Amino acid sequence: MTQLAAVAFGSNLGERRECLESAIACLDTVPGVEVLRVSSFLETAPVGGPPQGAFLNGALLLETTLEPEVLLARLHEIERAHGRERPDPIRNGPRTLDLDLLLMGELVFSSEHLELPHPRMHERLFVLDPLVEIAPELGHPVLHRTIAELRRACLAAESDS
Ligand code: PH2
Ligand code: MG
Ligand code: MG
Repeated sequence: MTQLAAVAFGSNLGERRECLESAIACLDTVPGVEVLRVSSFLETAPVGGPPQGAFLNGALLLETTLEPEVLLARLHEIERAHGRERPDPIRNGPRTLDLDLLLMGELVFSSEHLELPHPRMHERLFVLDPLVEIAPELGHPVLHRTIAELRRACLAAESDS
């Protein structure tokens, strides 16, 4: 079965743009994965973690025949090939590459390694801002809102706080 999946990506260490471009090209060569759309790369202030440099963040849509945990393992391999250290030396610290699986179709899934939808995606403008560029009408299977709606709610929550 082919599934549509959304992935968030970010980098705040080293040659950020080169790293993200290389990672996306790598992902597109993975058997069973086809990258369909890629957002622009947005400069964002770090959220949480220790003081650290600004991120370049973005999001992409892909089509895949891989099972969720297999796709996650491929994402982790690409992270490692781009200098990502695991386990992270500092929690939420600077990283050359972060690839987070956000959604796979309507799938609601939880295991030791993976939770779908990503449990914090709806709280993060650095995820929703790029994602809304490429998939405003994509639905969240637990919150039953589109990405555009989640982004509006997140913006409203931020302006209240
Ligand atoms: N990722 C984090 C924690 N904080 N902040 C920004 N701006 N962008 C990120 O990608 C990011 C973050 C954990 O993965
Ligand atoms: Mg992340
Ligand atoms: Mg991650």
